[in-house]
Amino acid sequence: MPSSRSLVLAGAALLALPLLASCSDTTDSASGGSKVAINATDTACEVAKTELKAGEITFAVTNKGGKATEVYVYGEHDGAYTKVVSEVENIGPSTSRDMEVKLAGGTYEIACKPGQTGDGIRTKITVEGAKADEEAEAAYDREVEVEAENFKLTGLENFTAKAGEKIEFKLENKGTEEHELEIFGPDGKEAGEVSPVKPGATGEAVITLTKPGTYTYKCGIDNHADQGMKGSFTVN
Ligand SMILES: [Cu+2]
Repeated sequence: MPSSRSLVLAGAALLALPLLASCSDTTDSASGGSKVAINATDTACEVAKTELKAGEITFAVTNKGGKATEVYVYGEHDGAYTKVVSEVENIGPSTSRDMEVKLAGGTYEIACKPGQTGDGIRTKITVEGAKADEEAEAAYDREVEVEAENFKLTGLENFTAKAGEKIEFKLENKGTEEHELEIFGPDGKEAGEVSPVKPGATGEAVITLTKPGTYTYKCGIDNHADQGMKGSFTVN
């Protein structure tokens, strides 16, 4: 019977519209972002997807437990998942909250904390894509080696660069105390630094020399600069 059939079709079309609308809400294909549901209860922390692609990720947290909860994303630091990458707090029972985070490649732990205390109920997730550090390292134009002794910085005497160059400064500490390398632009503002390096160790930092002019560098620890650990170079 044609008349009842067209009614059924009309009904199906009406049903399909809101479904399509909610679909485009949950996946932001334009930016490549994705949405991942987390169901938190008083005893569980269910992450709908544990293998993700690097980029913008929205965790849609629903608290199905009886206690207020909070959800954290932890990154790895020295072999333990202690580095807070993102968090969302005070999610009451029967409520939902979104947590937006940009994740580089690597492994992370999601922690739900029913009652908002403790280390939480943890789930490991794997994010596929470029690692944050690898991205930065791959981006430099060239490398320059600097040696630190007590109390001398060598390697930059004849160094020059072109404005806009990304340089990896490698600091090898051949002294018996910690040393570092701070670099200041022509405006006197810090352009970047190799953080303190222990004796016998090497540290590095990728620094973009954006403006032409005279850059200065020094070891900022104690009075090391006054003892000779300083100098300058030119960027053209
Ligand atoms: Cu020093």
